Order: sequence, then structure tokens, then C-alpha cells
Amino acid sequence: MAEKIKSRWRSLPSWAKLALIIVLAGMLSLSAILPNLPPPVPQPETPPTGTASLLPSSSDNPAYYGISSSAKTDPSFATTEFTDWDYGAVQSDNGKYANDTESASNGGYASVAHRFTFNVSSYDVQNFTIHWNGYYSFSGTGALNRKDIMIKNQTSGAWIDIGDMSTSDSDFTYSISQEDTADFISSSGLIEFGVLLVGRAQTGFPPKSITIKVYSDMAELQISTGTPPAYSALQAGWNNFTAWTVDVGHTLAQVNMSLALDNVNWTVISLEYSNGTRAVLVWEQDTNEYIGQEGAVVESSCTFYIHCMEAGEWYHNYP
Ligand SMILES: [Ca+2]
Ligand SMILES: [Ca+2]
Repeated sequence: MAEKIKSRWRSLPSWAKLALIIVLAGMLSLSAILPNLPPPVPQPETPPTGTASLLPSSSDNPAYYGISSSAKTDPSFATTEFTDWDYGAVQSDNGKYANDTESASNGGYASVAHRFTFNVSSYDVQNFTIHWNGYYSFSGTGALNRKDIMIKNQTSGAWIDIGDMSTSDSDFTYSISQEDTADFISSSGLIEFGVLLVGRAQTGFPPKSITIKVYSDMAELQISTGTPPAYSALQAGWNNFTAWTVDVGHTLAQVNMSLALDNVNWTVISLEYSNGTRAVLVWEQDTNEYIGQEGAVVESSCTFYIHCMEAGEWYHNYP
């Protein structure tokens, strides 16, 4: 019986095979044509790739302020969380500032800091750039000891001075290279930077005093995330996965050419559109030709179902 069907199939002209496949694909679900097509299997989620901009928020990326009457050397004493108003202020560079003040007199010190933490534990961080916008002010009689922008090396625990705040509202960015990135992410997935202002009032009579103030207009962490996988690992049997961006706009005939470049031994390609319709290409073992909907175009939300005779790697290169 099977042999009979096979020989009848062979005797059909290509246009008839094509018509039959299209009709069947249209009328029946694909599993009816191809009984061994498995239900869609969720693929392991790949980490988000591209870029992301993280902003301070109470829930994910908490920020803190600190004021002290001693001479601090880094922003770690900033442990009081920002108010809701402060969080709102530092979301954008718009002249609304999270600001904190400290005063000192007669030889005393004043320190003010803002500390920003960003949780990147759900990202595959390749490298990142910190962005701070703001300024400081100093008034009175005395000396300014520090006006530093600092980042914490989470491996050594040391805060590193990476720049200075200025007295006029200005932008500051600083990038960490890919080779150093791991040192700046804590075991719990935090990247931390901050600003520190330290001054000392002059001694003398009558007593001298100073007032120092930090203004943060915006704080942001820009990250480059993940590298996309280089190829789709195909197993013998059925494989299903979402079409890659590079596949979009190509026809199934071009998909076949791309698979051929990588010597992928496939027998059926089914392309499922978001509305549930499918296009099919079948490799004809007897004639070494494909038949089916070669003109069907891959769309961004398409799912590929590819049946392979053996394992292979598809690099999605299009000649
Ligand atoms: Ca500004
Ligand atoms: Ca602002």
C-alpha cells in the first residue's frame, strides 16, 4: 500500500505535487499532513540582546543620599533611600534635582553624597556606560576637599575616582570596557556609582562656616546586552524556533539556499504565521528538488518548523 502511494506520488508531475501540498496545507492542520509534527515546544528564553537604559527606581534600582559631619572618602555612607520626589527628579535631564545639603563651621567637615545602584542581574551585560547630570555648590569660607564622581569596583571593593562634578549643570559619562565589566558587577548583580562632595570650614575668629550642596539632575545606566547566538542548532527530527530578524523578508526558496550553504539535511520546512496559517516546503528525496510554497515570505513573528534527517547548524547566512 505504502509502495503504491509512493509510486503514484512519483508519477505525479511537480505542479500536481505542489498543488496537492498547498491544498492540504490550506485545508488541514499541518499535523494531519505530517503525523509526526510535534506540538510547539517552548524554546529556552535567550537573554535580551541589544541595549538598555536603566533609571533609578525604588523597586529595581534604588538610589540613596547621605550627609555627614566627617570627611568621607567615598559615597558608601549614602544609605538613606531617595524620596519619591527625588526618584522623579532624576529620571530625566530637566532641571529638577535631587539635592542635599550639609554645613560645617570652625574647622569642621561636611560631606554630601548620592549613591546610585542598578540591578543588572537579569541582563547579560557586555559593557556599560554610566551617565550622571548635575552640579555642586559651595559657599562660605573654607576649602573644598572633594567633588568626585566615583564608581565601585565590586571585585576589590574600592571606589574609583572617575571624574569631577562642576559648578554648572553638566553631563558626565564614563564607559567600562567589556574586559573590565565583570569587576563592576557585584555577586548580587549590582552596578554602583555615586558623587561625593567634601568641604572643610576655615578655623578662626569670628567662626567661619561653609555650606555644600549636591544636585543630581539625572542618573542612568546604559548597558549593551548579550550577543545573539551565531547559529540555530538543529537536531535530527523536528526543530521549531522563532524566525530570526535576518530571516525576515526572505522567501522559503531563499531559506532553502541558506540551509544549503550550511549543508543542512532537511526534509520539510513549515513556516507558521502569527494568524496560524502555514506555508510548506518539502524536499523531494527522489528528485533532489524541493516543492511547495517557495515564494512564501518570512515575517517577523513567524515560527519555523524544520524537519532534519541529521543534526546540523544553520547560520542564517543569505547569499
Ligand atoms: Ca541638567
Ligand atoms: Ca532631573
